[in-house]
Amino acid sequence: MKTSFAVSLQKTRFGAIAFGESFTSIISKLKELGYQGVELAVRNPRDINEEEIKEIVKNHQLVVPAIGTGQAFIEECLSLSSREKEIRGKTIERLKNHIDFASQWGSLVIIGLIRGNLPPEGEEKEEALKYFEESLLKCSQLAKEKDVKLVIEPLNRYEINFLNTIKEALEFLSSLGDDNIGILADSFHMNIEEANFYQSIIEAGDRLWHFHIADSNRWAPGFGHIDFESIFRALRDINYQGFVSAEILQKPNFPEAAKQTIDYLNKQARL
Ligand code: LER
Ligand code: MN
Repeated sequence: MKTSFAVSLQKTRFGAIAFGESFTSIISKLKELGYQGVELAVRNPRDINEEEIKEIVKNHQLVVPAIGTGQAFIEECLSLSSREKEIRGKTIERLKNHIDFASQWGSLVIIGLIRGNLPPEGEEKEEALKYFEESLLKCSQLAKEKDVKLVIEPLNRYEINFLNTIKEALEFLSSLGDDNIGILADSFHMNIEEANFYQSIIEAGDRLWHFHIADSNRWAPGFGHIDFESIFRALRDINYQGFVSAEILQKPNFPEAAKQTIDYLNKQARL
């Protein structure tokens, strides 16, 4: 199993992620604990020192499996389904920056919160969904030009009001007909939305390209009540080759949460 830990490159209101004054010390800790990858979340790659980040990651020989983009929605309300053309345009521009950033490592680019919320019903909802499809196809085209792939992350209904389950995301992707886009499953969201962990992962099959791990309370796996046995059995049964990336609250603090997670994942890998 390939392991990774989600780290933010900018201060953010999203709490289930590592962030600190020293990116180097976070990265050194992850390396020391035996992680193979670091997932990087960034509101706008243009606002950070990309060269410095690249150098630090390279010096620690870590893979960057995915780039998180949701902070652009949380902090700036950028959304691919916005009814305002200008906002959709800005969101695509922003994701272009994420795609460029991802291309140096061949990372996946995550389409989670950045898809925005749809109006609750009626014509307006249909229209916003069309906007989302159009914007996403544009992003996918930009991604293809850079050899980058996108992943849709089903999120629970309290965060985003569409594509909440893996099945909905799979159906959406099959109607879109773009094989440059896969699925990112997150155990925290699955715990709220999926009827059956095992079955949902089996249905995702080879379209599952990335996995976020957190327990039911967003703590490290093993510290809540999710049935991880069925999740890992399903990942083995689909011969999942991607990363299992921790996206957890830093409780009681980053080093301990990172250690608890890798210990848990190593134990699972031995089963
Ligand atoms: C992002 O990966 C995620 O899982 C969301 O809960 C962000 O709010
Ligand atoms: Mn997630």
